[in-house]
Amino acid sequence: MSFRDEFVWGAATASYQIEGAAFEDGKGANIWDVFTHTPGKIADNSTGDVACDHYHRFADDIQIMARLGIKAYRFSLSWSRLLPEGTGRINQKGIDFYNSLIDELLAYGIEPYITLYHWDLPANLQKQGGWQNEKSPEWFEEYATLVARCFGDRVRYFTTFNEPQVFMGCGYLVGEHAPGLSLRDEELMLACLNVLKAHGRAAKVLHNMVVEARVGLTVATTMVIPDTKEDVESARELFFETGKGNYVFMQSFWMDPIVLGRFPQPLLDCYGDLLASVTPGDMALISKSIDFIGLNNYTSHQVGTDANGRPEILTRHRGFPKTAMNWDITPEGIYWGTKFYHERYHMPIYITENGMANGDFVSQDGKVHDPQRIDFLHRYLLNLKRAAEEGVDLRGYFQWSLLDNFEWACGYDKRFGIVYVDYETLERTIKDSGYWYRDVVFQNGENL
Ligand code: PNW
Repeated sequence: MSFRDEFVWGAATASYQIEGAAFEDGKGANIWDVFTHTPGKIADNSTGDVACDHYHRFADDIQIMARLGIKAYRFSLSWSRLLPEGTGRINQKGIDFYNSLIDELLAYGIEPYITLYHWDLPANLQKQGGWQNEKSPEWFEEYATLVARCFGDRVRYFTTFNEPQVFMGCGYLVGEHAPGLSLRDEELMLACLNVLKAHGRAAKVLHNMVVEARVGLTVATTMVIPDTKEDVESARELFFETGKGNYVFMQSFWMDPIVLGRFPQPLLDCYGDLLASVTPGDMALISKSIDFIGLNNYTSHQVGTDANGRPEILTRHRGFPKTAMNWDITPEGIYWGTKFYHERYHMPIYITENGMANGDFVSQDGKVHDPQRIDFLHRYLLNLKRAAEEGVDLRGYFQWSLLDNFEWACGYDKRFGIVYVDYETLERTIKDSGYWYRDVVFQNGENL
């Protein structure tokens, strides 16, 4: 066995990164509209006002997916397009847009995978404290209820949150992402707990309202590669480690309560009082709330063992292969990471993002040649195949990204797409890697 017959080959995007139409058809402002319009926040001073103009060009983009044989499309909903103030008033034009998108996908036999929250909180809710407000789980439940009611007749697959580590870590601690905060440790913990509570409530609503719903949550992973056979335990330990001041970017803080129904002991030891604000009732909703785990993976640590038997992150040699994000290219990480996830949580796993930024441009022949990306995807997929062959319950893989798009604080300089976007004309050009991926999809990875 390599990839199972029903393995889902997809591509992924997110609302703020591609849609544009930021102030059209009744959409309310969100925290990324506010952040990008604040001078100095985005490397190239760009905004998502137009982005890839997917809002108007979604039908063309779906045709491209159909040409590439893509079986599933992971996209996120813009909360403030549906509920301009975040709660209360509904914007019918927002519902109409996503209905058209979903219907068009289904017409081409492409399965929609909806992400409810890919970082674009309605600005009105941020004014009330965003995820720091203890009402935020209720806001998210209201939004999830609307999503289930409007789209649940045609969509079965949902993830509540994309990468809580990154939107809380970069948005509420480091401050490089919207809303640009740098909270104190206790405040950060409480806000993160609101996100977990919101997840629990939304998962319940989706399971109750959608027939055969499959609900997941996607985490950001920096995987771990044991340096030698003797370092496997060190790598595993580092991967799931957490403790005082070291939880927001970690794995077990988020996934242990959701799958195992309890917080990791080191956190109970130092944040017992704060964690007690998660009531047994909250925990009942958070615990066992998902049907699959989504993993986004780009890079990994190399892990050895120090003289005291503790894990240590090893420095890689000068000139180590890197992407245009300056992230190390580490294909074996996806093998070890999915394996460790499987062993700890025993859950179906989807890779919900994987890909690389590269300095792509249109060549004289009018094509976009990106052999680096083909090689990158090839190596990562071979390692994923190895994990599948060793029994990791892998259900699907979503390439990040379908289109070049707005890469958050980096703006448009970083191109992640298998489809090139000319931001002057908005014209799309399928890159060589797009055609290569089509062959992988058609052969279910047998050609890797
Ligand atoms: C993910 N890190 O973000 C997001 O889900 C996407 O929206 C984004 O475009 C993509 O990966 C590429 O960056 C990440 O610092 C942001 O390790 C930062 C990190 C990882 C993922």
